[in-house]
Amino acid sequence: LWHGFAAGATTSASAGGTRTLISDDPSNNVTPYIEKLVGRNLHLIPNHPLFIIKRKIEGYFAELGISFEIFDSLDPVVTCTACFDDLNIPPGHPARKPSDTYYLSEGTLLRTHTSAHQSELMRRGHERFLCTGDVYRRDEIDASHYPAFHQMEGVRLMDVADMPAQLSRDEWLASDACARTAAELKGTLEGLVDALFGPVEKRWVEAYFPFTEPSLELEIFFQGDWLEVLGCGVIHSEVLAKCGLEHRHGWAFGLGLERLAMILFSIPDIRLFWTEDTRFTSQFASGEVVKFQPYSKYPECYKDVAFFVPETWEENDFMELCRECGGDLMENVKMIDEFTNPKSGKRSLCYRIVYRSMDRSLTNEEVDEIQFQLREKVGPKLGVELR
Ligand code: FA5
Ligand code: MG
Repeated sequence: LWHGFAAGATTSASAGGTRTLISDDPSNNVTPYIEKLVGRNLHLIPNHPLFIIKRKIEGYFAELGISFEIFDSLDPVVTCTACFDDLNIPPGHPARKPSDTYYLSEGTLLRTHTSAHQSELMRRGHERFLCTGDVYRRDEIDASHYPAFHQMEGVRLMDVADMPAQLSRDEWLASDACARTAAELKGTLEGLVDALFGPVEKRWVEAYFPFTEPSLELEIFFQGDWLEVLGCGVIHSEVLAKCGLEHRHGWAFGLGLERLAMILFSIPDIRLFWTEDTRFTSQFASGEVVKFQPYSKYPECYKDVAFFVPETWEENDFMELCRECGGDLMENVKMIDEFTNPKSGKRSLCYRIVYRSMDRSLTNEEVDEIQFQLREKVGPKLGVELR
């Protein structure tokens, strides 16, 4: 056993898609495609790569000799208060926009990060915990982005005895204790990366989150490029104050579990985590860390689509429509050309859509049909003018 909480924690994996999340509430923008993913709980399916990596990470923390409580079955439907307000994310912040977030109603949404549980857990008195779950974001389409993915949140409040008493925010930020907290956080996460991967090329990048300061992201070199695997920082005084913990300090992180698992298991495309193809799932049956053996890379083909866009254009709306029409058959959607007509002032974009199935060869006819559907819908739905 990796930790004392494993027993009840792995029982509730459901088939997914069993919950009605779509309604005619004017704020509701959940799509059928997303609704089907909610409840899949990949991180709770024994011997799924996300389950294996979750246990390895929990094992690493157990071995540090400080016990972290494990939460992995909290409801992915949360309030705006939990997901944003409690975390110091102000009204009007981009993360709250319906172009980025799946809302059920004005006040409830599919969590966009596991940080949505930080404050409620701290308020309930939890001081050290790991909280894993599925999170949802309207986002771009490529090998490392998927609209549903999994994060593990880690929070550690420091011992009061080691921390200075009441300081102003500026005094705290300039203090030794703040620097020590950040250093401990970095050391802990570097240790995790070493434990998971051994030596890899990695780098810290300064970041910004409204709920931590200072804030950092860690990137690892993978498939020829830097891949961002986590965000973290020293918990913002205001977040703690909102929990009635103004006398405390600590750190927090959010790991992108798919990204870490892609590196650990050599999984080349994030869509694979969702496949039920036994050529994928059977490779992990031992529950051990093994290198994924690609069963075959089926041929790709691409189609371009170009249109004039309205002022209100949101790229994520187009990404969503692509998912709706092509599901997992679209491997990558990328803008390849942009120009503004100097006379009319109209902006034109051209997107290239790469089609490739993870499981089989696609026929020309089915790709043409998807592309046709997309062209039919994009005008009326997004107000663009096809070229
Ligand atoms: C966050 O979500 C913060 N909540 C992390 C955090 C927690 C910071 C606690 C400070 C304290 P970010 O948006 O960078 O941060 O996402 C965290 C990780 O999730 C990313 O580094 C990446 O590994 C993963 N991720 C983000 N978007 C996607 C996506 N569309 N598909 C797959 N993984 C993603
Ligand atoms: Mg980030």
